[in-house]
Amino acid sequence: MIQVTLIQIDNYGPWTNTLGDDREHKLQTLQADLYSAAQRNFAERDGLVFFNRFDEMLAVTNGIDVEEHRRIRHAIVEQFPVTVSMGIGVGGTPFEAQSMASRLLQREGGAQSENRKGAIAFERTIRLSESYAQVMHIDVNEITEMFTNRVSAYETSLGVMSLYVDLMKGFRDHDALVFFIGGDNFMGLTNGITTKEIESLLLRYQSVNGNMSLKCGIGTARSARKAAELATMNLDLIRRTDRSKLVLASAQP
Ligand SMILES: Nc1nc2c(ncn2[C@@H]2O[C@H](COP(=O)(O)OP(=O)(O)OP(=O)(O)O)[C@@H](O)[C@H]2O)c(=O)[nH]1
Ligand SMILES: [Mg+2]
Repeated sequence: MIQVTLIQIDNYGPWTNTLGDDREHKLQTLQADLYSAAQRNFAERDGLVFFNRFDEMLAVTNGIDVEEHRRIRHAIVEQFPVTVSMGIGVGGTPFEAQSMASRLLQREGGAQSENRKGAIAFERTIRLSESYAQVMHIDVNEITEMFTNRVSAYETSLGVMSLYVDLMKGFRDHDALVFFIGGDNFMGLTNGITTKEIESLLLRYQSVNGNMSLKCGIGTARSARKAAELATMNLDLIRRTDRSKLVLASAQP
């Protein structure tokens, strides 16, 4: 089982309009600060937040109960001019868990509701002892030499974002989620998918899109933060020891 929390800014669209037209820089600052606060608060409890689209963030929150979610909401309220609501979903796959989190939050009135303020919607939460997270950390091989130092910044971004969409689509078919985490890096939640299946998905990507080759470390643990640590460790191991390798996973617990 995996637990995913959807964190959504309350009444954001209508509130942004109250700032006038010269608002974009303020919103960008707010979103960056809010992401930073959310990441700090969830990571302290062994969770991991993906910025997703900034007005909505998705976090893996295995073992983080409702009371802890309330504390995090409180910490955010104290610091920001906006409130956030959270939906906590639990599922056998990451896709199911985020789907339930979304459904629960939609039932609270939705993202533009004036009445929803700091809601925490849940049916259940799971203890760390019943939780499982499989995280993959994907990185593009030699992006610096092949792209960053060779073509323009915008063209590099186009390549990375195209890859992002392909990965999202490919892994969606397996009920897994992929997030862009900056640079040439992606992190995926892949509970229930074997290393072989991940390898064949990535191979398929490389064969249709020959200009970016990949490497991928996989980690499994009860908490998201630990699983991510192991995934990054395996990714770095490929980088240091066998750069021809596509996927490296630790032995499953
Ligand atoms: N989010 C995130 N970004 C990273 C990480 N490691 C490196 N980056 C960023 O990704 C970009 C590319 O770095 P690398 O992937 O090391 O460079 P590369 O040229 O692709 O080299 P190799 O991946 O070793 O083939 C840089 O801007 C780094 O700051 C990481 O663990 N997480
Ligand atoms: Mg790289």
